[in-house]
Amino acid sequence: MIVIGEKINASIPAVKAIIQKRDDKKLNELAQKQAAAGSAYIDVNVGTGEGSRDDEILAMQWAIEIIQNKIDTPLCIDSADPILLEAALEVRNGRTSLINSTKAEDDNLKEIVPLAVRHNAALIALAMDEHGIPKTIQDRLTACEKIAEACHRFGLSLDKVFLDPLVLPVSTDIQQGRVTLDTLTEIKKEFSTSKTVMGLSNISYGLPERAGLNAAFLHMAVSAGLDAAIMDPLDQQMMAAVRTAEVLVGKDRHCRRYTRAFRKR
Ligand code: THG
Repeated sequence: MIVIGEKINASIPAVKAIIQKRDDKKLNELAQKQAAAGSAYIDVNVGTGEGSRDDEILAMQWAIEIIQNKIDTPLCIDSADPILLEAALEVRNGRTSLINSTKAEDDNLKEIVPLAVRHNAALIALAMDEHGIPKTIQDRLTACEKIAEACHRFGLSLDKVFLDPLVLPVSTDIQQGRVTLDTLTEIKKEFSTSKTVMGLSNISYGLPERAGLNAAFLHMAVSAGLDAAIMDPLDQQMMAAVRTAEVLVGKDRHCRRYTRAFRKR
């Protein structure tokens, strides 16, 4: 399981303040802690919803430079803006990167898929289109088909693409857990060479005992073929769920990671 650390995200008020103050030390602490906890990638999202596009580009370039000066962990660059993504990848200068994200919309695909090819980056693609997140499994698969077609057209191999079936809160629509899991299952059938990713914690939005729900959902998703998760790597319960899920679906040879994680405790 590929863990993508979610904690550098401007939607978290304390992180927004770090970005606005350009607090190098606190940003590095967030990056280093997540790397040490076992993140394969660190997500970087500086979108505050305020300020101009140029402000956001400068904030992203600052964050990337500060982090990559201290650690070699690959970065997951989280923005919907192709111009910002390009500016970020220039700072990365060939270091391993994951673009987060594109979606099934023609203009977006024709910007971002070639960008991934040019910078030799992997790409997260959301199972949504210009109208938003489809409610049904079939419509999410149709979005994935359009994405796969664009990847083929622009020469991005599907094994560099992480399809995201998308997670909506069960508190607002009780069918959404099932829709995400079934979409994941169908993606693995139809696009067997692609990888899958999702942001887990949305599932529990608006409910008590979120960590328990998130961990249960992680187990179900790994069983359905989830390859990567955007999650909190500093949350012991979530990292324990990664270890237990992998061991139970045969993705942890000789139970090695499981044993190492729990023997220490
Ligand atoms: N798919 C893709 N990218 C994504 C998402 C997705 N990027 C953004 C988001 N969804 C995933 N990232 C976050 C980051 C932070 C939080 C939730 C999702 C968050 N963090 C709080 C904190 O750290 O303080 C609370 C954590 C908690 O309660 O568990 O809320 O779906 N491709």
